[in-house]
Amino acid sequence: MNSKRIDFSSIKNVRLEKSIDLKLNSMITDEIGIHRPISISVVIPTKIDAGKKTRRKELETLTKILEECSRLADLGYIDEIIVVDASIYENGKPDYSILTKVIKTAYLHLKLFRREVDLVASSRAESLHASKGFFNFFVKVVHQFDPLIAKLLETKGVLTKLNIERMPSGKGAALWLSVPLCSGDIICFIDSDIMNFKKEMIISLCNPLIKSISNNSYFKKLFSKAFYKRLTLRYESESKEFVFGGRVTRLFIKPMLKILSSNYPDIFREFDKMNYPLSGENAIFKEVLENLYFPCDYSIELSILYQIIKKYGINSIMQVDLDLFYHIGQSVKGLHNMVSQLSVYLLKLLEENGIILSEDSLNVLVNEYKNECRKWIKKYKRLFYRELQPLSKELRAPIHYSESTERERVEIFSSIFFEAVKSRDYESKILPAWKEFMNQSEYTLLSSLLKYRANQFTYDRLLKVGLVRKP
Ligand SMILES: Nc1nc2c(ncn2[C@@H]2O[C@H](COP(=O)(O)OP(=O)(O)O)[C@@H](O)[C@H]2O)c(=O)[nH]1
Ligand SMILES: [Mg+2]
Repeated sequence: MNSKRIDFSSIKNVRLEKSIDLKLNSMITDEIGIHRPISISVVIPTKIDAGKKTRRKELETLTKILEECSRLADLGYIDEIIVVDASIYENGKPDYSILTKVIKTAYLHLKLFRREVDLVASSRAESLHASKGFFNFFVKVVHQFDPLIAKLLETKGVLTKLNIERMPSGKGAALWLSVPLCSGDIICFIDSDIMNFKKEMIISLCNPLIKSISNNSYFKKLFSKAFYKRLTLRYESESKEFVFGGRVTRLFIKPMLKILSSNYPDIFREFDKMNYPLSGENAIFKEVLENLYFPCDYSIELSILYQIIKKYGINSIMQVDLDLFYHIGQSVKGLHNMVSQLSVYLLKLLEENGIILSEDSLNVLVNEYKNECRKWIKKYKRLFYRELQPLSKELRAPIHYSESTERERVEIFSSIFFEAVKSRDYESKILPAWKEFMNQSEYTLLSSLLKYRANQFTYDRLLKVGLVRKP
């Protein structure tokens, strides 16, 4: 029997050239029997709504991420970048301007993409080809609420089968949609708001998976997941100010999972071994992902983790230390929504496993959670003053921390959790695993059609900014 241990790796140990070589020399035999080098798709979910206070900063951050990715693309480490955007205008209509900017940035920085675009621009026949979606661009942009994607899903019976009328909103839904769009054997997800993004982050996430293919003696890793310390750019403030980030992870999900795994080990065992259960930066084999279901909302990260642990065991996971993250914060309301969505997910898991919390057991659980938080708050306080506060000088910005605010936050989080259980309003939609609700040929067809649409939409953005002309 394998021991239930979990492995760790770190961005600090990444060696660029060696990693590139390893990736370029790693071969797989794909489902149609062709022996070929492994490929990696990078997926960046994003939502930068019009009118959002941090819009400029978020766009600037996404641009920097693309610039960083460009070196990896030119070196052959990544084979595709897909940006799935859900930005909307104040009237709720899809806003395509973010994706137009993405295309411009990619053209400026990604040599490979520039050559593709120039080729399309130089020939009427290529342009005609691309206008139909037949040119496979290295960078593809997709809007979650593109009416033609919805139409495609409707025509192919997906919406009817799922009993929904349109493409659902939410981060989980965006990731679900990205699966059939990807051509890579490995999919690497990267949030779009990491201000200090480095290309090594992608390498350190994908490497454990690549190694497990190329080296038989290495214990097979199917999923790698980031952890870090987060400094969060304050959403509400005009000036540059940070707070000790990861608030939902530190003050809700970690202590809650600790309590749940000691009370219900059969369901939550191993969860408390995860350093950052909510991180959105991870890498996974596409074929694994095709067999997982996806909640539409922010519970997606927990859900993937839960399914991987259940199906393959904790040994299949590599936790990757990405050190320190500077990212753009959510509004307090956003944090509360997230806690509510996560609470609903945890309760669903309990119910699925036959556990219905009575009012008494709920009270006990919430009290245990609050007690647990007291310990964590003390620990975080030490960590903050030891490791984060000193960074203020280098950042030339204040980093705020208040123990009493942390305590208040725990009170609010516990009442959100309490309310979620009491109301039993579990209306969050779960999207099924692609390979479970479609047969292979239906799925292959839908996947090709979605790829055409993504390429066509990308071409439309290129037209819009004048990088190509109508045939
Ligand atoms: N496409 C898409 N992306 C989303 C959606 N919600 C959030 N995102 C993106 O997912 C990433 C993580 O979301 P964020 O709100 O920053 O969560 P946090 O970092 O965990 O607090 C960011 O890059 C968001 O722009 C959504 O509904 N659709
Ligand atoms: Mg974020």
